[in-house]
Amino acid sequence: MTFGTFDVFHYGHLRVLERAAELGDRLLVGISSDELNASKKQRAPIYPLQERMAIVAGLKVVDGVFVEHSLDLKRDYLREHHADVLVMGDDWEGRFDEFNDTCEVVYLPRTPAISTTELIERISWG
Ligand code: C2G
Repeated sequence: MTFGTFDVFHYGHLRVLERAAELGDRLLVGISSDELNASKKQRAPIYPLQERMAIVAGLKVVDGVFVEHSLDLKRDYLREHHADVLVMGDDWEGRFDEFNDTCEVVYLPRTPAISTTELIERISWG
C-alpha cells in the first residue's frame, strides 16, 4: 500500500508506484482528497480527486485506489486493507515507522528533479 496526492501525474509518481508494486502481490493506493491536499500542500490540487484517482487506477501496476481523507487514518487504512507493506518516498523517511507493528514500512528514494510544485512553476513562467 502507498499513499499520495498524485496531482499533475509525472515520472516520479510512476517510478514510486512501479517500485512499490514489485514489493507485493497487489498494490493499493490511497489518493489524498482535495481537502487533505489543501491542508498538506497549502493549495488546492490542479486535478480534482476523481481525475487523480482515475489516472492512478488506470496504471498497469495499480490494482486499486481508495480515498485518503486524513493522514491520521493511516493505521485504519492499513488494517482495513490488510496491508503487508507500507511504501512511501523517502521524503517521508521515518515518519511512518510507528506502523512497524502493523506492516513492513519501506521508504524508497525519490526520483530527482521532478515535482508537481516545480512543474507548476515551470509552466507558469510561460
Ligand atoms: N515521489 C517520488 N519522486 C518525486 C515526487 C514524488 O518518489 N520526484 C513520491 C513521493 O515520495 C510519494 C509519492 O510519490 O511517495 C506521491 O507524492 P505526492 O503526490 O507528493 O504525495 P504526498 O504529498 O507525499 O502524500 O499519507 C501520505 C501522503 O498522502 C503522501
